Amino acid sequence: MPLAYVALGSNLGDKKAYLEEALHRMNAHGINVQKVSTWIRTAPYGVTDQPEFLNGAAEVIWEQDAASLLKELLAIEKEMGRQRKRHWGERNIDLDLILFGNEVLETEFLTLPHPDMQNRDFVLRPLAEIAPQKEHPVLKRTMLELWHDLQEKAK
Ligand code: PH2
Ligand code: MG
Ligand code: MG
Repeated sequence: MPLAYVALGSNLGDKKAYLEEALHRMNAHGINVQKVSTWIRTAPYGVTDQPEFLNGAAEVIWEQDAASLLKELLAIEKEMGRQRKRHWGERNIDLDLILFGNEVLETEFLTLPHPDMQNRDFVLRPLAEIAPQKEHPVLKRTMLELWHDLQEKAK
């Protein structure tokens, strides 16, 4: 099976404990966590009037398809009592499927690769740490290159 990448985020309560609980639950759901990045504190992106985030990424192996992996991630968010207050707003846990091997797809529920990943430092920095040479299947740039590109744009 291909390697998949999941972005983790939390900006409510004990953020680190929520991220680590999510990793345990992923393993318990059969999502085999292979690698985990450092947790990084990041300023809120998009909706900026909310608390600072703790973010990171995990490399995982999942034996079924991408849609079923997304379903499992959403089930874990629900188990962990996630409340959806507002779009892009505060949450105790957010598990986003960023890449699933080299799959490129767009359905009502899931777009792969994640359509905004190249613009998000809090996604690219952890991916550049755990999968620097992984290539974006559409942009044909590695995670390390995409992260550097974004830093150049920010100047
Ligand atoms: N998630 C969002 C919106 N903004 N900002 C940061 N820093 N980290 C996130 O995980 C994040 C965000 C929507 O899911
Ligand atoms: Mg998100
Ligand atoms: Mg999400």
